[in-house]
Amino acid sequence: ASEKRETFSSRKLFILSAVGSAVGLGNIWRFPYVAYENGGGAFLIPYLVAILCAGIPLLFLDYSVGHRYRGSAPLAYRRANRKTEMLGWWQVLICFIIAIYYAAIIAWAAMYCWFSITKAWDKNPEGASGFFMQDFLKVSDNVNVSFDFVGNIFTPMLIVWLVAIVIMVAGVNKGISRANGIFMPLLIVMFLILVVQSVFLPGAIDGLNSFFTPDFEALQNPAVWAAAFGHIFFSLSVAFGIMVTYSSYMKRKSDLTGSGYVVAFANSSFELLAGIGVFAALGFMAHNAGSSVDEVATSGIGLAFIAFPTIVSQAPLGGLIGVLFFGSLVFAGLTSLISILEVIVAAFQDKLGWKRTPATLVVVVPVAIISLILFPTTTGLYLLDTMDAFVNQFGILACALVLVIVFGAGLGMLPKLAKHMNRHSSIKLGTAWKVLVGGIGPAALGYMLINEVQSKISESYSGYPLWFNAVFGWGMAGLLIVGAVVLSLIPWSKNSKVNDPE
Ligand code: MET
Repeated sequence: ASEKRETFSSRKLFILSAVGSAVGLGNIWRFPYVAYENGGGAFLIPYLVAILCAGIPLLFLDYSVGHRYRGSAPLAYRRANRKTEMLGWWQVLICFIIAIYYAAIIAWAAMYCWFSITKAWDKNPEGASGFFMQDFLKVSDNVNVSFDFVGNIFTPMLIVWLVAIVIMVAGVNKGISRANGIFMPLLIVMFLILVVQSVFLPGAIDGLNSFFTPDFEALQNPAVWAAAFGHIFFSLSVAFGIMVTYSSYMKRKSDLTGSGYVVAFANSSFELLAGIGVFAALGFMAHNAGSSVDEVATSGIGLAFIAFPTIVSQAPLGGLIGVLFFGSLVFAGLTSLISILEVIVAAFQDKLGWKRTPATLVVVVPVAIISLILFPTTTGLYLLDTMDAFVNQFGILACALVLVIVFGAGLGMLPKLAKHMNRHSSIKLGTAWKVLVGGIGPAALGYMLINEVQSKISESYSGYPLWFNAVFGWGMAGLLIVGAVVLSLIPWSKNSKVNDPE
C-alpha cells in the first residue's frame, strides 16, 4: 500500500532544501573560474541576463510541472502527457550517474579536512599534486577501468553512502529537511569565516582585482554568453528533475515564484562570495610563488585538491583554511547529493507504489554499490572526468532543450502551467515567461548544445583514448536514453494514479 505523499512542513524548509541543492560544488569550485575566464567583472552582465532570461524561467517550468502534477519527475511528466514520461526517466538516469561520482568527491573532501591538519602533502616531493595523484588516489598510468581498490578512499565513500542512506530513508521531513537544516547553516558560517580569513591574506587584493577587473570586450564573444547560460542551469539545479521533485512536496497553496526568486538570489549570493574567497586565496598563492594570478587560477578538482592544499601549507593558520574549505565542500556536496538521490528514490517509489523505506533501500543500496565498485579504484578519476563531461555538461543541456521544446512548442502547455503558477504566487508570470521558456530557451540551449557537440567531437576529451570516450562518454550518454525508454515502458503500480490529480 502506498503512503500519503509527504510535503515540506513549511515554505522555509522547501526554500532551505532547494538552496541546499542549488549550492553545490559548482558554486564553490566552478563559478569563480568561469567568471574569471569570461570577462571577470564584466561577466556579471551575461550572468545576470542568463539568470533572468533562462535560469529563473526554467526553474519556474520545473516548479510548475512538479507542483501541478505532484509527482516524481517521471510521474509528473506522465501526468502532464502520456508521451513525456521518458523525459523524467532520462533525468533520473542523469541523476544516477552524477550521484555515483559526486559521492566520491565528497569523500575526498572529507579526507582532505583531515589532511589539512596533518599537511600530508608536504611529504611528497611534488607537493600537493604529487600527493593527490600518487599517494592519495594512486592513479594508474593506464586510462582504463580497473578494480584495484584504494582502501583509504573506499572507507570514506562507504561512510558518505551510509549517511546518505540514513537521510533518504528518513524521508522528506525527517531526513531531507532536517539534514539541510543542519548542514546549510553550518556551511554558511564556515564559508563566511573562510572568506573573511582569505581576504586578509597577503596578496589577496591582487586575486580580487583579477577576479573583478572587467573585460568588456569579452561581451562581444558568444562563447562568454554561452558560458553564462551553461553555468546557470547547472548552478540552479534546473532540468535535472531535482526541482520537479522538490516542488512536488510543496503545499498546494504555495508562493512558487516568490520562493524561486529567493532560491536564485541565495544561490547567486553564495557564488559571488565563493568568487571572492577563492580568488583572494589564489591571490595569496600567486603572491607567495612570485607568479601572476593567471598562472595559478584554475577550477574543479585542480583548484580543490591541488591549489588549495598548497595554500593550506603556506598560509598563516592554513590548517583552518583547509578545514573550512573542505568542510564547506562536504556540506555543500552532501545537500546536493541528497537532492539528486531524491529524484531517483521518488521515481521508483512512484513507479513501484512502495513505501519510503523499502523503495529507498532497493534503489539507493544498488546505486551505492555501483559507486563503490567504480570509483575508489586507481582508475576512478578517469571515469569521473569523462562521465562528468558527457553526462553533466552535455546530457543536461540536451535534456533541457528537449524539455523546453516539448512543453513549449510541442504540447503548448506553457499557458496552462503559467496559470497554475499564478494561482498562489506573489509575482505573476505573463507573456514574457512564455516567450523566454518557449522561444529564448530553445534558441539558447540549441546554440550551446551544438557548440558542446562540436567541441566534444573535435578534441578527444582530456586526451583520453578514443575507445574510453566512446564507451564512457558517448556510449554512456546514449545508453541513458535507451534506459529511459525501457523504464518508461514498465507499467506503473496501481497505487500510483497516473491520471492528472486535479
Ligand atoms: N547546483 C549544484 C551545484 O552547483 C549542482 C546540481 S546537483 C548535481 O553544484
